[in-house]
Amino acid sequence: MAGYRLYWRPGSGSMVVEAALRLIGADFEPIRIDKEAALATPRFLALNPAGKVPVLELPSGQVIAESVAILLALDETFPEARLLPPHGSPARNVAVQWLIFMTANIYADALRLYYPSRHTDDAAPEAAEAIKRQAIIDLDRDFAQLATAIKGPFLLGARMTITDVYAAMLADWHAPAMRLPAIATLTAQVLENPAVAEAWRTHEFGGEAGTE
Ligand SMILES: N[C@@H](CCC(=O)N[C@@H](CS)C(=O)NCC(=O)O)C(=O)O
Repeated sequence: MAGYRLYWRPGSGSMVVEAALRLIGADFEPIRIDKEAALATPRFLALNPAGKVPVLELPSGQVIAESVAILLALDETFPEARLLPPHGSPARNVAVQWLIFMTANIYADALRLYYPSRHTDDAAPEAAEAIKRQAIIDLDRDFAQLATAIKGPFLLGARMTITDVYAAMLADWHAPAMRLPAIATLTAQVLENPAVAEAWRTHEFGGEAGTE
């Protein structure tokens, strides 16, 4: 294998990984998964037992899942691409803090919104509706917390990091987040970057898509 292999789906969290690979200028083979059922095949589950994208196969053959783990691994390999601030810098701690906040909270809130039936054993439609209502409340709260940390236009100020691309991706899944001026400005600025804009387009972001 020449380079990386990215398993991806339109509208999904693999967008930020494609953006990172493009920002780095890494050679990668995109492997598009259109049918959700393909995530549950033995072949895919051998790559990621969670049955989720993104999954990145490294040139070494190692396979990594979990969006933030993938981004940290790419940053370790290509520090000169400055996906994140340099090791040991206070700015890096902030960028990593908010990456983890987003994956643990905002991404998880979005998954409750998009897959509510996975979060209750009650088959009644009202149960799923209640999960969705709470997910929206949590999304609004968590985006508001993120917004307070944004120096502007990017999280850390003038320089974009992959944390900003992650934030823009999540905001595309929850339109009300764009009512927060700091989030709207950050997203607009992130999309000025041609590498990010390309990943955004390939992943069919900016429309109705949502996570699925
Ligand atoms: N914590 C994981 C979440 C990955 C995830 O939930 N991916 C979604 C797409 S955004 C997925 O593959 N869903 C398919 C499914 O759960 O069936 C990450 O950060 O990579």
